[in-house]
Amino acid sequence: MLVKSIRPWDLSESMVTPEHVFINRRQFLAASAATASLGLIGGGTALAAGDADPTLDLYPAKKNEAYTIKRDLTPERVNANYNNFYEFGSQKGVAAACQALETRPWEVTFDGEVETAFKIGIDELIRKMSLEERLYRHRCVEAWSMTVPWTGFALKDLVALAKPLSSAKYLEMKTFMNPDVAGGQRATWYPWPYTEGLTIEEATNDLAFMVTGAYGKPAAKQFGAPLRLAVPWKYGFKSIKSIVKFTFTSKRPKSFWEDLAPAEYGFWANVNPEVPHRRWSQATEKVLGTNHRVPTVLYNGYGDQVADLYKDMKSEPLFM
Ligand SMILES: Nc1nc2c(c(=O)[nH]1)N[C@H]1C(S)=C(S)[C@@H](COP(=O)(O)O)O[C@H]1N2
Ligand SMILES: [Mo]
Repeated sequence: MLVKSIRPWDLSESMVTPEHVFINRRQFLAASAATASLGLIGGGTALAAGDADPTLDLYPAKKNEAYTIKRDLTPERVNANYNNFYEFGSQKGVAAACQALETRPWEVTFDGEVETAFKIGIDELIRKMSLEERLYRHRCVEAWSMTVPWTGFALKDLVALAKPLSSAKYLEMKTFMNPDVAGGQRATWYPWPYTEGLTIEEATNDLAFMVTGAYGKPAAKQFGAPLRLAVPWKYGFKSIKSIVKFTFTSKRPKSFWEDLAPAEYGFWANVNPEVPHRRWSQATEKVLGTNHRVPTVLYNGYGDQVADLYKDMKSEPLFM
């Protein structure tokens, strides 16, 4: 996002399509589905190339009709080849590099101001939750957007599982740290690991969603497997990928982009077409896939669900 020479809306021509990555993935998922359904793969075992995702049997999940959308879905091929995942590089074509991330075993830590801190394996965690599909808008601060069929569960259910104390006012989330696999993390000027935060009220709003899958199957690595956030009323950078830790805290967390460039990226980052970024307008967005430019809307169209969260915060910089 700090690249100054290229405007984000000029990048689409450079989208690369490493199609082979996805074709191979489909083939091996199909080939190994039988093994998975026999329960031969334990949640704590590393996946070898060719092993199926241990939660494959949960997909496709039932659609939650409360979260549909009037826009066309972004084709999977477009979405899967245009990503922000700075751990694997600052360009949009990081999909191939992301495949190096090993998403099993994957342990998630819950700590801070909770009744009892604990760790849990990702597959055990996912099986405690009830998966559903939701169609969400996704609006990057760089003025492009998509519409994505995410699969996952309500973040508020995860908060309930963690049993925060009343002193917890914020939920801080962190991405894995592994510079051997994620070459971008060798760039020492970034404040790794990627960190994000929400207020407890935001985290327990119905719209806040934990993503485990997309397009009817377990999430591709470039989407932030095995666990990523989707808070569609906020700019995309709030939706942290490949989470390993949830910390409940009384102190407002400082997020990755806020730490890097506080004059440009804030804690709240709610979508608002009338509040420009320091270096570009937020009035419109380029819809990936069609590349049509359409007006951006307040709270990315989710004002009915979330505007109340901010009604007593007029003095806060809510839209950056
Ligand atoms: N860990 C991590 N999470 C991240 C990012 C990142 O670089 N690292 N990029 C963010 C940004 S800027 C956006 S727009 C979305 C992109 O999600 P997508 O690639 O699924 O569209 O992920 C967000 N989550
Ligand atoms: Mo973004």
